[in-house]
This record gives sequence, structure tokens and C-alpha cells, in this order.
Amino acid sequence: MSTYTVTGMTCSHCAAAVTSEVEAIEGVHVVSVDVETGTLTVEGDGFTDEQVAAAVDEAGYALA
Ligand SMILES: [Cu+2]
Repeated sequence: MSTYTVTGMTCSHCAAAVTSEVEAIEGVHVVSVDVETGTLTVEGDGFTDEQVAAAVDEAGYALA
């Protein structure tokens, strides 16, 4: 399990956008996002931090 901090999320739509992009990464099984704290938790196998950063960027946000 890997934990990241995402900046710029303000509501559940932001969380949904991040979740959907990160879930699309090969090997990712479970994604959870806490908008209040900006915490992104990713469970799976074989994915890289770079892939998570790219997916978060694709959703329109950034890792802290
Ligand atoms: Cu939002």
C-alpha cells in the first residue's frame, strides 16, 4: 500500500476524478481518497510512483 498527498482537491468530484484516473493504472486494485486531508491511498502490485503522479496530473491535480 502506498500513500501520497494530493494538492488542490476541494470536493467529492475532485476525489472521484483522481480515483478514476488512478484506478486505470495497470496493477492498481484499490484507491481511496480523503479530500479533507488530500490523502491518496493506493493498493495493488507493480505500479510506480511515477504512474500515480502522472494519473493525478491527468486528473488536473498534483502530488505534494
Ligand atoms: Cu472538486
